[in-house]
Amino acid sequence: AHAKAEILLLKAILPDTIRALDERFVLHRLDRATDRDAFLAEVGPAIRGVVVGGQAPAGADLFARLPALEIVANFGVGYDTIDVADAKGRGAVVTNTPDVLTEEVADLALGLLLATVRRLPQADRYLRAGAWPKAPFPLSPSLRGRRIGILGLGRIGHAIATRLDGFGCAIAYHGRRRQPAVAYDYHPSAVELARACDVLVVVAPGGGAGPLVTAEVLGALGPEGILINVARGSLVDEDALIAALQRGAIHSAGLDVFADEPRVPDALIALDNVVLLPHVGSATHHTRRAMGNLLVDNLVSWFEGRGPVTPVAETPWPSSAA
Ligand code: 8YV
Repeated sequence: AHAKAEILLLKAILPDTIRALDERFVLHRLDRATDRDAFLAEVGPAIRGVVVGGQAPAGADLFARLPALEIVANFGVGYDTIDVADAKGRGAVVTNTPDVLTEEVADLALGLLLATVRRLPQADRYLRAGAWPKAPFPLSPSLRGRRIGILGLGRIGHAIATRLDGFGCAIAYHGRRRQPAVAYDYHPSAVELARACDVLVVVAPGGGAGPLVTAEVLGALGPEGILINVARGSLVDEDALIAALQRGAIHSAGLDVFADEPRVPDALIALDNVVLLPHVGSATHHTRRAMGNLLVDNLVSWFEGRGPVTPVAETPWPSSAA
């Protein structure tokens, strides 16, 4: 039998997945190392695979200490914390966990949208505070007649749009390119999409140069506007969002992601016109298990010489490099 490959876990993920990795590989846990530097000096040279979970940073400084690196496997679809260009330069393939979480995150996005527009957490707090016998809960805005702008019409964006079709909402989108086969209105910029819509759902990949949702975009969304973000906090200018929510430049926001997770600004927590979730888009037993299985499948397939199962677009397989 082959010797088990040595792999490095950067941050704890699902216990079942850690157990599965431990059975198949020699698992080194950087998340448990007291002295990271000494730990990497000791195990780094033998590491052939890295497991990235919970948006742990995986950059050139780490990869430089792993001369035998072959594969970087991400627990999640978004891999903006991984320096893919650097990994690629070292000949390593990067994998993620697409598809298995698409419907789950879309479900969460709809739940968050409904919670935000109908003020469900506020209504729950109102009842618990004993306010109902004194006066009915104030009327809320409605989803009826709204135009929804999807910022990033990828796999999850499509699944959200499909659900919103069922809610009778008009849909438009912006993304890097128009999708000819898609019937929804395309807008060439985030500002133009925001101008044409009164709900903006952010579901684009992270890792770009700057935030897509700027003060200008929020201004274009307008005072009835609702912002939903289930993608990455970095896609929204958080200070501009707080300012817009404070002065009523937009109506409300539903956020599952933040710029500096798990830290959430006090200014957001102090607001009543926001619904705040602790990054739970994919966080169900069902879906996290599926993500863990796909992550393990990628590593097993790779080390059995069959290539990665779900490589990211920047490191396709078979590699086209000569
Ligand atoms: C995280 C996510 O990966 O898939 C993504 O891009 O944001 C989540 O599913 C999750 O926090 C596990 O790290």
